[in-house]
Amino acid sequence: MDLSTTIAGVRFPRCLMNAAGALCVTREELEALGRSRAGAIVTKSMTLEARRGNPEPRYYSFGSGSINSMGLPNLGYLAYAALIPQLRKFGKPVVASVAGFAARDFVQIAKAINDSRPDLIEINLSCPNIPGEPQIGYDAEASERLLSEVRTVVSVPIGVKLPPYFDPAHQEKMAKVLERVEVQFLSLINSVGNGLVVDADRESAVIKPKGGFGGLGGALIKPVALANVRAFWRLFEGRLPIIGTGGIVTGSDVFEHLLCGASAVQVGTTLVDEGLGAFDRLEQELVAVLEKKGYTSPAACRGVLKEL
Ligand code: RRO
Repeated sequence: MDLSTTIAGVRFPRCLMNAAGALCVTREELEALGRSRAGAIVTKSMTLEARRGNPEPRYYSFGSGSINSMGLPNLGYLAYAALIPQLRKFGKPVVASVAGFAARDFVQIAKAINDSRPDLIEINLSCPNIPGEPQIGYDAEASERLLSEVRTVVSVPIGVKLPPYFDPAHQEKMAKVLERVEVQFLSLINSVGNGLVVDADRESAVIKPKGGFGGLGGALIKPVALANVRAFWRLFEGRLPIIGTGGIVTGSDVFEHLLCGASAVQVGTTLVDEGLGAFDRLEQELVAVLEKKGYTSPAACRGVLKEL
């Protein structure tokens, strides 16, 4: 079955890819994604300077999900600007994830990365793990200022990676911002920020940074992810492509994201825990689900969720 999809005019050979942050920091990891069944190569969110990130342990996976406080370990934007043209040889889209500590960082990085010609730029407004730095996506005015500035320096299609929202009023307010600044796709959602996982035996937190607080991912966040995909699908009446992220463990989870309105999905926790073979498995499982349901493509079931 043809699992290809199109987002902001860019064709993806398959609708599954890594989530920013998952196995995508180094050249070796990015090239391995290129050789894998991933439908795109998404980079780790990049900052002005290279960063080692937060102290370890900073990622912990448990039965129903994961918690992380990586703290933006990355090679710095100049390294990714040099790498991106070389990643194009894999024949799949390259998505550059851009982060920063101030609006001017985002603008500087987006401008330079735009010149390296990734297929898409994903602006990360939702890193939950930098001590003292709020998630920009929870401040609609700051998000609008930042995105309007970035817009002026970028020519490739841009999208935003948003944090989860838990109130329709927040989704409506952000949708109006996104409409005004004319972003071309959405990635929903980043990890559910500032959760706390406790090891009762050790009477301890499981990660070191920020007293154990970190972003939750994996199976346990799927309903939150689906709700955000669905809410923004409805707010934009299906006009803005959405990449669904959160809780993709099986092909059926991919199908649920598609039903809610996603055009593609990103895989984080499952990819980190299982390795690149997760793409082969998820692809086979998705095809099996679609065939069983009588759908001939991912697009055929996009957004068709029945509301009772
Ligand atoms: O590096 C991280 O700690 C991190 C980032 Br930038 C992000 O966007 N989401 C996340 O869960 N971790």
